Order: sequence, then structure tokens, then C-alpha cells
Amino acid sequence: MDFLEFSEKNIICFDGGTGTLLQERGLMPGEHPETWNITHPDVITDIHKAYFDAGSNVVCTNTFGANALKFSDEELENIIKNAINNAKRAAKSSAAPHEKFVALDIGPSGKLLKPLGDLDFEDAVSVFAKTVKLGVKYGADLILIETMNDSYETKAALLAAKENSALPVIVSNAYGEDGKLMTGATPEAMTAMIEGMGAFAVGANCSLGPKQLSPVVERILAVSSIPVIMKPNAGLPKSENGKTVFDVGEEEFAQETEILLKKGVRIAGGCCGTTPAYIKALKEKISKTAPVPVTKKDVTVVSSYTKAVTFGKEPLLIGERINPTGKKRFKQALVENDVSYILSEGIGQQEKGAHILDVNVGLPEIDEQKMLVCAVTELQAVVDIPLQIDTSDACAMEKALRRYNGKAMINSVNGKEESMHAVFPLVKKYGGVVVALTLDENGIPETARGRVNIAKKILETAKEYGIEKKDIVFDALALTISADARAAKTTLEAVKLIKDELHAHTVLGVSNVSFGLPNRSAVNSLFFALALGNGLSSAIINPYSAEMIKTYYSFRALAGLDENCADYINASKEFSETTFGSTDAGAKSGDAKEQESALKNAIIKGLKDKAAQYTKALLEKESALDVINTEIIPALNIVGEGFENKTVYLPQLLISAECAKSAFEVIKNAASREKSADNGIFVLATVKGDIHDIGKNIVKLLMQNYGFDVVDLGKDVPPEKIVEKTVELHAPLVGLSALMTTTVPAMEETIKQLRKSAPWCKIIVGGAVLTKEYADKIGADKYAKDAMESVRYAQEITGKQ
Ligand code: B12
Repeated sequence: MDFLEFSEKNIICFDGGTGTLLQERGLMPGEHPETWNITHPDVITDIHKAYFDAGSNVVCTNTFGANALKFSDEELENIIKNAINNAKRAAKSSAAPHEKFVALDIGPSGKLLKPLGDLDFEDAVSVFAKTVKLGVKYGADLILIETMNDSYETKAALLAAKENSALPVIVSNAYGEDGKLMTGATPEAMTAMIEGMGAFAVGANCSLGPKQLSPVVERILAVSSIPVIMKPNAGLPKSENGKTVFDVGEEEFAQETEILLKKGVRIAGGCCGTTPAYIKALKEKISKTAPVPVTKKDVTVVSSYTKAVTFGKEPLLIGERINPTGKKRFKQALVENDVSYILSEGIGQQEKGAHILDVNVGLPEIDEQKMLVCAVTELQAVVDIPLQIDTSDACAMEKALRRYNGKAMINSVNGKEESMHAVFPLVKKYGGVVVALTLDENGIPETARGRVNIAKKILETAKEYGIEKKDIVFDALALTISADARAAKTTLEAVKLIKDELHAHTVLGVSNVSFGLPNRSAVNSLFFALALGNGLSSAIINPYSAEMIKTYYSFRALAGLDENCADYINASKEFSETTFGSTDAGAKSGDAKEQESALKNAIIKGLKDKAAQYTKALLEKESALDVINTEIIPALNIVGEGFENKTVYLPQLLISAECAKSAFEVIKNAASREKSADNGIFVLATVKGDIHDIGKNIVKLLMQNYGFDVVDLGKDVPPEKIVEKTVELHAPLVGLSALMTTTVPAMEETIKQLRKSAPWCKIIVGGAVLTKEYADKIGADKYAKDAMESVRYAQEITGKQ
């Protein structure tokens, strides 16, 4: 029986952890477990066999970190070949009567993808592709992509698996206690993307015990139309006599997992800390549990790298402003490659309440493919709502869909054979919700019935491509009433018919209706209201238009979608204005106060070019230190607090840090260095384990400006290196920076070593987590709360001004 056939009628039992078992058998810290497939094949086979004997239907090859970033091509091939052989040997030698399969195990690459890290998305796809191809070559039955803690890397691995094999692919992510991935994705967002891309199953593993993981698993079960997997840890790890132990025993593990089997989990196993004994206990429960059928959820959902947006709960607003049609300023931005203008349009619309952003950069005089990919990648780094990729060029659409971090909305397909043939394969491959225009080779039908017929035809063809109704949103086509008096009426009828007869979702580009008329917003907003009344699911509108927003919130309140009219009351604070403000205030005004908040805002929002531009303008009026202290640091503090409170995620933190850096670049270039080389040498470093260097770099900048020779050793610097340099230069002063509680011990260790080998030097320390008391405790000579204090102290001890 093959794996898919088996999975139809059975709950599948996976294996448990291997790491701790390998350590027990002598794997040394720092040694690659994957190489044991070659050096200790019998040990690996033994572990796999123990799992098969305990009841596993699937064992995962010992290839978690087997990728082309860690191993040469030859090593990789050898590892995977042996790993699969070991697992197959175990299957043969186990006398257990149940079905047995071998899953090629793929873990994270160990690197973060751009813009978070330095691994390019396509390079990540190629890295995973190598592992997948070898897995296929040596006969794996299925693929398990597991413990992924970032949505973009998950996409890269899944894409590689789908492009290079026909095997069933199970994708399992590692969620934290907050129910999100490290980079912020919710279970709903991950399920939308993974299911959309055609994985066989989706779920969660590692990080938590079965009980703590159950809320995440239940959320996945609620939205997933494909089987759900869970592979929890044996509880939470704690240290006992120097050994890591887990706090959930076999029986409890099995009982907690059983609860979720009864709620619909179809694939279960264990992760860190689980052993064959856990799997044996689990298998007993599985044998007694009837598999819950996997049901189609029929939800229309798009996602960004963090969140899912579902159609049907309330009407959705799709921001229309990233589109050059009729916009001179936008066209100019495209021609000048002014990406930051596009980003401000995106951020502004999200702030005004858009749920999704349309992205159209089609202009004859530019390279649309390149620009669309650029706009999508840059936008998804600064906004966290889903994007609607809007282009008539199928190549540009494919390129943008590949790079899109989530399940995109795709604009558009229509009833023409040629269009469906070009677009549907992309929807199927990358996942997405496609906007289907109700027109075909014969043009736009004049009647609502005609449009519904085209919608039916589109649905039938989509089915042939394996695309379901839930992934299609019909555009009933808003036409201009100044050209055809009945145009709006027909469109409104079509919206209603599509909803009532086809039970499908709809979208309208609302403002087309008033083309050529004066006072367009009056017509647009009433048309919008009528369409909403007819059941319109989503509308492409200008979120800056007060009339449209008024209509939207009024409708929600009237339709019973706004408890206590709270959203209406909140939004109405801005209703008095005809158009809402834009995020771009500082750029238009020369006023220093406005630029001040504009700089802070640009850093918080992640607008790199703007941060540099505002810094330049501010420096004409204020000192560099003022700009740093009143703008840049407070902005970083706001982002840092958000990070702590989990309203800001690592990608946003990183983008803000990049903005602060670009502001500092400007400051550095503008600052005149009155350098007099004999003011003494200052050795400076961020301590081991800590990569925060913005504060340290400010200290460097100021010290240099005051004539000190700064030897900057960089970040994450081991104590030995700092000592070596200090001794070599006989430096009188050393500055150490640490920003995390976890790296303060490294600072203490550095001070200890400096005291021993360079007893003459004075040590000054700084960084957000330090206090004077703590600095005294770890033996520093001086605590500096800011960079200026380092200058004063240096002057004091060297006697130089
Ligand atoms: C920007 C930032 C990042 C950027 C860093 C980019 C870079 N190149 O530096 C990125 C995104 C990479 C990042 C990563 C992480 N970060 Co971070 N990050 C921040 C953030 C928002 C701002 C830090 C900053 O630059 N502040 C502005 C500078 C100017 O301030 P400063 O460093 O304190 O420096 C001033 C003074 O302290 C002093 N000073 C500093 N050093 C020195 C040295 C000397 C000698 C002297 C005299 C003076 C001095 O002078 C400076 C100027 O006045 C803080 C939050 C915050 N508000 O502090 C979190 C924060 C520090 N990060 C945090 C965390 C947890 C992380 C990560 C672990 C996240 C993760 N899950 O991966 C990783 C760490 C990876 C690692 N191993 O280091 C936590 C630390 C929590 C803690 N208490 O331990 C914080 C506090 C956020 C939070 N509230 O949770 N981070």
C-alpha cells in the first residue's frame, strides 16, 4: 500500500526524537548528527528500528541539517543515500506487522532569509532542491519539512519539494508559546500558504509539550482542509545535574496527544525528548482512536508573512493607490525607481484601514517584471497585510508570486481560454486567491445573467486545473454610468446573483463607476453602499477617501458587524476631513518639527531612504547628538517595546535597525572629524554573543569626533580577542557594549580577563540593559548611560580635551 492510500483510512504514527538518543550513544557536541549515517550506520538503523518496533508507520531520516550550506555535494549525496538506506534497512528488519514508510527529513537551513538575514530566497530554494532531488533519487516515500520557524523559509523549502518531486510533502512549523512563529506568522497564515501550495499535510512540531501546543493545533484544525500533523516535545526542557530532561512522561504525552487525535489530528509523533517508549504509548492510543475525516473548510483566505485575512466575515477593503493609472506622481516614482514612494503609499493605506493592498506597477516605459518583484519584496518587509498582485503580464505575475511571502491575492484572470490557460497553473502552483473578471472572448456581457454564465464557465475550467471555488473571487465589473445609464444596475445585479446562486465571493473596482463625472466621491460612495447591500465581499477603493471610509464604517454599523458601533465611533474622529493625512508629511514641509516626527516615523515604519532624507534635512538645523537623542533612539525604543509586547516582529525590528543605520550613515558623512591622533587609543567592542552594534557605533562616532583613535573590533567579539588587542596596543581605555541580559555575563568574563592581562586599562561599559549597579558588580570602572559620557570619561582619564 502506498503512503497516500494508507493515510486515507488510518491515523499515521510518526517516530520521536533522535538528538538525545544519539547523544546517549556518544554523539559529541559540535559533531554533525547527519554524518553518523555514514560513520555509525548500525546505530542509526537501530534507532529507526526501535521506532518501527514501537509502532511508528513513518520514520524520518537522520537528515535534519543535511543541506548544501553545511555539506559539499559529494558529502550530501553520501549522507542522504546512507540515511535512506539506514531507514529502509530498519523497516525490513523490524518484525512489527504494520505499514512502514521512510520520510526524507528536512529542517531549517540554519540561515535567515533576506531581508532578515543574508540568504536570498532563490538560493534557499536551490539549497533545499538539492536535498529533495537526492531524497527522490534514493527512494524516500514522502518528505517532512519540519521545525521551520520562518514563513519565507518554509515557502522556499516547500517550493523546492514541489518543483523537484511528486512525493507527498508534510510541512510542520515550530510555534512559540505566543502561538506564532519566530518571525510572527500565525497558524492560520501558515495553513493558508502551505495548503495553497499543495502540501499533503500541515501542522506543528517541537518547541512545546502536547498540552501547550494544543491551542496552535486546534487553530490549524479549524482552518485546514488537509490532514494535520503534530509532533510535540516531551514537555518543556529543564536542567537536572547538568543534563537536559523533559517534564512530560510517556503516558501523559500519549493522553494529551490523544485528545487532539479525537479532535481531528491525523498524523502524530514526537519531537525533542521523546523516545520509542513515548511512541509505544502513543501508538496504543492511536490504535484505539477512529480517524476523524478531513473536511473541506471552504474558506477564502489570503495571507501575509504574519496574518491571514478571511473573506466573508465582513467586507474587505483593498487599497487601490499602488497603481499608476491616472496618477502622475506615481508614474514619476516608477520611472525614477523611487521605491520608497511606493512603500509610503502602502504604509499609509494600511494605516487607513486597508485589509489588502493592490500592487500594480505596469507602465510601458519601465521593466514591469523587475519592478513588480521589487515592489512586492520591499512592501512585504514594511507592511504586514496581504498583497494583491495586479498585472496582465503572466511572467511578471509568476516572478512576483514566487517571491511573495504568503498566499497572495492575484489580479486577474478572465473567461478567455488564453487567460485561464496562463493564470490558473500559477494559482495552482503558488497558491492564491484569484480575481476572475466576468468577461470573455465576446467581451463584457450587457446583462447580469451573462456575467454569471461566464463566472460558471470560469469555475468549471478552474476545477480542471484543481482550483476550487473558494480560491476565486469574481469581479462583476463596475462600468462607467456616464457611458451607459444601466451599467451600475447591471453590476449590482451580477454581484447579488454571484453571491446567491454561485455562493461565491465578489470584488469590485468601485471608482470606475463615476469615470468622467464631477464630484465622483458622491457617486462612488453610494455605489459602494449599494454593492455592499447586495452582498459585495470586497472592494478596491482609495482608503484615503473620507467618503468611502464613512460609507464602509456606516455599513458595518448598520449591518450589525460593529458591536456598540465602536469602530464607527473610532473612525469618525477622522470623518470631518475630506481626505485623510498621509504618512509623507515631513517630505512636503520644510518645518523642522514635522521632519522630526517624520524621521521617527520613518524609522518605526521601516522607510530607509526616507530616514536618510529626513536626517539630512534635520542636520541643517540641529546638532547630530540632538538628532540621535531625540529622534533615532526614541524611535528604536518604540520598536523595541513593541517587540517586547509582541506587536512588532523580528523582520520589522530588523528593518527599523536598518533605517537607523542609514540615518547614522548620513550623520557620519556630515560630521567633520577634527582628529588629533594623540588623544589616545580606545578599543571598542560589542561582547560575545551580542550582535547589537548601533549604540556601539554611536560611541565610536563621537569618540572619533573628539580626536580619539578608535579601534573598533566589531560585534560578537570573544573576550580573548579584546584582551589580545588591548595588550598589543597597550590601550589605556576599553569600551564594551552589551544589549541583552544574556550577554552581560560575556561582558563580565571580558572584564575578568582584561583585569588579568591588561591591568593598566580602564574599562567603560554601556548598553540598554546595563545599570550603574550592575556595572559596578561586574567590575567595570565606569558605566555610561550614553555615548557622550564615554567622551567625558575618556577626556578625564587621558587629561585631553
Ligand atoms: C535594533 C535592535 C535589534 C537589531 C540590531 C541591529 C544592530 N546592528 O544593532 C536586530 C534586529 C538585529 C536585533 C536582534 C535581536 N534582538 Co534586538 N533590539 C534592537 C532594539 C530595538 C534597539 C537597540 C538599539 O540599537 N538601540 C539604540 C542604541 C543607540 O541604544 P544603545 O545600544 O542602548 O546605546 C546607547 C547607550 O546604551 C550607550 N552605549 C551602548 N553601548 C555602549 C558602549 C559603551 C562603551 C558606552 C560608553 C556606551 C554605550 O550609548 C548609546 C548611545 O547613547 C532593542 C530595544 C531597545 N529599545 O533597546 C532590541 C533588544 C535589545 N533586542 C532584543 C532581542 C531579544 C533581540 C534578539 C535575541 C531577537 C531574536 N529573537 O532573534 C536578537 C539578538 C541577536 C543577538 N545574538 O544579539 C531585546 C533584549 C532583551 C533583553 N533584555 O535581553 C531588546 C531589548 C528588545 C526587547 N525589548 O525585547 N535587535
